[in-house]
Amino acid sequence: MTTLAQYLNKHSTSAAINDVITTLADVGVTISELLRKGALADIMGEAGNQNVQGEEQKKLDVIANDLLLDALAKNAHCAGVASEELDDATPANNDGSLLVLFDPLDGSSNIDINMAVGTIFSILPYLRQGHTSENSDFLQAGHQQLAAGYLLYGTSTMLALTIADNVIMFSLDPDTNDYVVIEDNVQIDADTSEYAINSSNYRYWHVPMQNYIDELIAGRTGVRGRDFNTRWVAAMVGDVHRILCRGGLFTYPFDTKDINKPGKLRLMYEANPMSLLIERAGGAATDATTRILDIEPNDIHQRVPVVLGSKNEVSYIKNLHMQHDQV
Ligand code: AFP
Repeated sequence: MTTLAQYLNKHSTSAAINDVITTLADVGVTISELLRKGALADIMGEAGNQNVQGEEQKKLDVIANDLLLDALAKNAHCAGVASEELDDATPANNDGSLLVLFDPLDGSSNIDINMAVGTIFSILPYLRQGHTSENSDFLQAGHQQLAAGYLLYGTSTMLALTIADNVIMFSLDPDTNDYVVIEDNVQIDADTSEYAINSSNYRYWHVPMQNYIDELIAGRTGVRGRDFNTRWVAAMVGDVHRILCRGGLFTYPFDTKDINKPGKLRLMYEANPMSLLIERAGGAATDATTRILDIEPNDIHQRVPVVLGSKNEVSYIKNLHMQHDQV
């Protein structure tokens, strides 16, 4: 039974990264305990204000955000923090070597219905040690990430993490509050017959995505020659976890629903960390045609279409888009 601390000490060469991951995991224990109490902990419902995204904040969005912010501000290795819930990045310790980005509570619309939610995090290098960090310091492509992962508050609390070439899965033991390794080299099958998409947006998608979903629905009666199944957790962290466990395809594609939003998901603290995990587990992640991790960001709240999961299915979608664009 290897704990998170033992795993990091054995496999990670960076004391700074180890320390920040430990801080994030410790806050995860607190958030997990609050969620276990649910309505009894007065965490349900709206906080009564909107975040920078213009979204109604849930009470636990604010609680989780503040817990993470307070803990990271005390971590000497953290030079700054960028959160989905805050307009601008928050400077921390100028001599720190790391920047931390997070979605403190992904899937918060699930809280009040007792469904899975999570915390997604991304760790980037801080390149201006000694100076006060600013938004622009965070604008690094996803392939620059030093580590990434998520906490999934589901039927059990789990931590998925990548610090090197592999993806490790931990489960939280509520009796000891230790995260214990349950899989140290997660791999995703190249093919799948399971997909996740919010199909109510069908009329807003680009034609190639409409054609792709039409083919999956046609199943064995159509060009794909086999039936597909669908799932939708409405929390990216839950859909990505399922893919890491049994393969699959997840997409929140480009849509014309809101001309100011090319996609719903945020590049810096949703798409990038999840794409790093998926690629290191042998999958692929694009915006339909371009590798997510190669996208050069221009804003910490930038949104991006996302197609990720089993690599042959991601490639199939890319080919459909390329063929359509050549017509
Ligand atoms: P919330 O955190 O506002 O619930 O949004 C979650 C999310 O960003 C992502 O985790 C889900 O995959 C996606 O939105 C669900 O979006 P829809 O509610 O449009 O299905």
